[in-house]
This record gives sequence, C-alpha cells and structure tokens, in this order.
Amino acid sequence: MRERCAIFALSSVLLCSCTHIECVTVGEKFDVTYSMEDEVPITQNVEVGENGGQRGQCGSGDTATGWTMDCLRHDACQHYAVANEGTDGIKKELPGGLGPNCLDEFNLAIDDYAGSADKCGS
Ligand SMILES: [Ca+2]
Repeated sequence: MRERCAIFALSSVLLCSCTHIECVTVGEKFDVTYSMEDEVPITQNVEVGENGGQRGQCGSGDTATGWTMDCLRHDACQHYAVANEGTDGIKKELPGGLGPNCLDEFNLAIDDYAGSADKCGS
C-alpha cells in the first residue's frame, strides 16, 4: 500500500490532500468488489493482466499508465457489465467503463490514472 499525502498549513487549520494508490503486479490474484447500477456488491477473484493482458492497468493503449488495485476493480466491473449486458436488468455500459454501472468504480480510480505511472510501472 502506498500513500502520498501533502500537508498544507493554512493559518491554524491543517488541510490534507491525499491520494491512495495501491500497486499490483501482473500475475497476482485479488478479490475485488464492484457493483452494477443496482449497487449490489459483486466480489470476483481476478488476475492482474488477464483478459487481453491489460486488466489492472490504468488507461489503455498509448495513454496506459500504472497497474493498480482501483484500476483492477474498474476493469473487472467493466468486463462484467459488458459480458452481462441485458441480463438481470444490467444496462449497456458506456465506452471506457464510464457508467451507468462502473462510473463509481472509475471515480475511485481517478487518482490512479494520473499518479500511478511513476510508481506502479507502465
Ligand atoms: Ca458500480
């Protein structure tokens, strides 16, 4: 687990702006939990790098950055949503896993997209 925390002193108030980026490595397996639009938790054991080799890597193609837990969760969510679209009321997921099912998982991974390249490989 890696954390970066920038602390700014402002008058007598301490403001803390934190990012949380947890690196993962291709071949490792993790239980990740995500949800479709109904917010019912789905837990799945996924291997970093499976399914086309990029599961867990933030971004894609030329914009791909590091490998992190939050991006692994988002990728697993997107894959599940696409694979199960139309069943159990699961709506069509937008390209890039940007909703309606996986936007919340994307939001958890936003800091990873920006900050993971220098610490979690690429
Ligand atoms: Ca979700």
